[in-house]
Formats: sequence, structure tokens, C-alpha cells
Amino acid sequence: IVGGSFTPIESHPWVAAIFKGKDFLCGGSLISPCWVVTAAHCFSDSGSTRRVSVYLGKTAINETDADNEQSFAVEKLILHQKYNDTNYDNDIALLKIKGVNGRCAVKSPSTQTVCLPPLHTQLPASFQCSVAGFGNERYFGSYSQYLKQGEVKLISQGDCGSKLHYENLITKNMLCAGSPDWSTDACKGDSGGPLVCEMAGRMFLFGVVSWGEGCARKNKPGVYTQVTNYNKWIATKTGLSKYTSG
Ligand code: 4AZ
Repeated sequence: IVGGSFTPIESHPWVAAIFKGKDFLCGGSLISPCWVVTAAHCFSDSGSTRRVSVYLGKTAINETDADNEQSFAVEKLILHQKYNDTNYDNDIALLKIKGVNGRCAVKSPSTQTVCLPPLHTQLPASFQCSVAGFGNERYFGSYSQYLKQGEVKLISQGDCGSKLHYENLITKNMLCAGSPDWSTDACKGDSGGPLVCEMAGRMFLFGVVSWGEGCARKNKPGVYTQVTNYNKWIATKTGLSKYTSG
């Protein structure tokens, strides 16, 4: 995250840190005890889950907090069947984490699920949401050791696909958000992580960090996968009811 602020995992307890071996790979969001939503492009080099592990309850990527963190191997990776590696359309994937006797994530102050937005929910432009992750603090920088969050405002699809921003690169499966002064944005390493928006006192997962031209660049907002287009896909692939949130 460029700009924004450091935040304890308890403020974003659905944040998953995905590693490949010892290397931090991507962010993710816990949507039910055994399922994490992330970006397909995090796995598009191999589509393999070899040596992939998922950590929940983690505030620092290079430190172990044994009292709060839970780690899991991956039982199943489901990349969206229409994920397009060229334009990042349908940049969404599901990870089923490997539990013991059907028990995966255990709920705690540092580990909670995030709600999926109700079908067809559309938030207005300028609605304020929050993006979180361990990604770069500058485009030519390195991953943040500690979890950060940043406040960004939604930009309408029409506006985002206009000449001022990304011309014709925005599909109906993408959502744009940026800060009005372009100081705050997701960056490398935040991919797969959550864009959450508060409705009626609850946080809902509206976006998955996907791409952008640079980070915190003027007129180049962060681009997110539009989660409300995937309620049915998520329900079908996970077997969770699409009406279950939280
Ligand atoms: C990346 O390379 C990346 N500013 C993620 C998000 C953004 C840019 C790049 C958005 O993973």
C-alpha cells in the first residue's frame, strides 16, 4: 500500500497472507472458514499450489506471532475459467485451505470472515472503501513488513474507462478506486487482497486487488476485480450459499 497507514490485523481480520515457500506471494480474503478469495494472476505462471501456504491472523510478514496466526496448506486452487492473462478480465481465484477433520480457520479477534456483498449491490461513485495488504509502499520499493490499509474512493466504470484514466482497458468485471489526491493506492504485493466497503455497519468484500499502471500515479487508479459479478461463481465453486455472508 502506498500512503495509508499501518493497521493491526484485528482491524482487517479477513486478510490472508499467501506464501510460496518462504516468499510472500499475494494477499487474499477469508470468506468462510475453509475458503480464501484471491486474484487468479497470482497463480497464472503455474496454476500450481506446490509449496503454497496461507496465513491468517498475521500482522507482520517476516515475524511469527504464534499466539495469533494460523497457517494452512492448500487443498484446492480454483482459477476462474475465463481469467484472461492479457487484460486481467475475471482476475479471481478461490483457495480451499486444508483443515483437520473439516475444521479450518478458527475464529478469533485476529481471524474473521468478510461478508460477500448481496447480489447486484452497486455502490455510488466516490463511496469510500479501504484496501489492505503487505504490498510495496512505493512502486520501486519492497514489500511492507507490516500490514497497511489505505482509504480510496470508488470511480465509476464509465469514468475509469474514459481517456483520462484507462481508456478501453476496463471491462465490466473491473472496479476502479483511487484517492482524490492520488496519494494512496494498492501496489505490487497487494494483489489478491481485499477492497472492503462498509454498509450498515458491516464490511463487505467489493474488490480484489488486480492491477494498475504504477502505484499512486495521477489519474491511474487501482483496478480491482468486481466481486459482485461473482456471487454465483463463488457459490457454485465453494458450495456455500450465496446468501451466507459473515
Ligand atoms: C501489482 O503489480 C500491482 N496500483 C498491483 C496493484 C496495482 C499496481 C500493480 C495498483 O501487483
